[in-house]
Amino acid sequence: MFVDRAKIFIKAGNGGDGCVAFRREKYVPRGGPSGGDGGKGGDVYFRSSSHLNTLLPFRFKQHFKGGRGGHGSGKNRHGKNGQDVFVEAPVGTQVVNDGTGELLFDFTEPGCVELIARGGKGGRGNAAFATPTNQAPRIAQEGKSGDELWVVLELKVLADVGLVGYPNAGKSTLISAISAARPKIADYPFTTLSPHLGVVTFDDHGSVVVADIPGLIEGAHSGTGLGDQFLRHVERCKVLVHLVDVSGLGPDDPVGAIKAINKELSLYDRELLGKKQLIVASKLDSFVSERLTAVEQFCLKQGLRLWKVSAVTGEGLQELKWAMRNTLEDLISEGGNPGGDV
Ligand SMILES: Nc1nc2c(ncn2[C@@H]2O[C@H](COP(=O)(O)OP(=O)(O)OP(=O)(O)O)[C@@H](O)[C@H]2O)c(=O)[nH]1
Ligand SMILES: [Mg+2]
Repeated sequence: MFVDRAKIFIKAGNGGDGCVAFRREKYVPRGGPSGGDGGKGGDVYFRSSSHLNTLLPFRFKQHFKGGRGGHGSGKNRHGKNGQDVFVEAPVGTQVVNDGTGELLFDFTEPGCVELIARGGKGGRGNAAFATPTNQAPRIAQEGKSGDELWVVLELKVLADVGLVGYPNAGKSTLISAISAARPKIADYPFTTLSPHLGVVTFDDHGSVVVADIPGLIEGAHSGTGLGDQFLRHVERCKVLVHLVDVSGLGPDDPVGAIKAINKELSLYDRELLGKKQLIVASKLDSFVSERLTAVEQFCLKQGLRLWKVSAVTGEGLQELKWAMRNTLEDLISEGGNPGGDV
């Protein structure tokens, strides 16, 4: 099961209390203060891992607590520091403070470690309060509380290219034809229920990461079909590949379908429409000529180039692969930052 949102409670450990104690030793009258400091509370860190691809584990465990610092004790013994806790999250996870909405961290690479909640400092024992005028202090500090907060985790897959289009447009078939990804393919709508990533490789060892996004339909923004929740995964794609089925099984009005998807994109977030789009007519092996012509006319009018492919015969796939790569490279060399914050 794919889960891309979770809310969890994080509590770093409290610091241990300082201790009030005095040295007692044979033949040493009035030994000085010897209360040790409390240990520091354990911190809570997040660590990104490329081995995870869902936030599902957070359905089962929602509370993460750093260890408590041990109390200080006599003979100047320092309390033990509380154990630090590392929470593993998939690459692409954003950690947001639920109370303030502040983005605490965005894990865009594997192996990043970030402190999210700091453990409380240990209190100082009375030995630390001794001064020339007060050589036998009877005070010690309490340990400080560790940070505690609710955080929302949002997983947004990190891909260069996002495939969008109506259900059955052939998105999953396309990704399985150009990469090693093997999502489920079937002739009913909403076969794909969660985003899948595929890596498209090139002979010169270049590569492009493509995300297969579940199908969208008109009204997705108000929850129709699978809704638009998966669009958060295209937020960070730099290029969108917009598939439209021009075969007999596709929509009667393919241009209307393109416009409907674009409308859903803009209703979700206007910025999505600003992303570079490659329009692709799919299922070219069984195209219906009025439908293909309508899409060609539309692209001509809009000044857009149209790619035509068949994932079944392989026609046009090389050109499309290179178009994805060249478009990405152009965006990078233009120095733009089309993927938002990545
Ligand atoms: N003839 C032909 N059929 C295709 C082609 N690509 C996909 N199909 C068929 O179209 C149907 C839908 O393909 P999918 O790849 O599952 O479509 P999808 O866009 O991923 O659909 P959802 O996951 O439901 O959004 C399947 O029956 C495929 O076999 C193609 O190039 N030619
Ligand atoms: Mg699919």
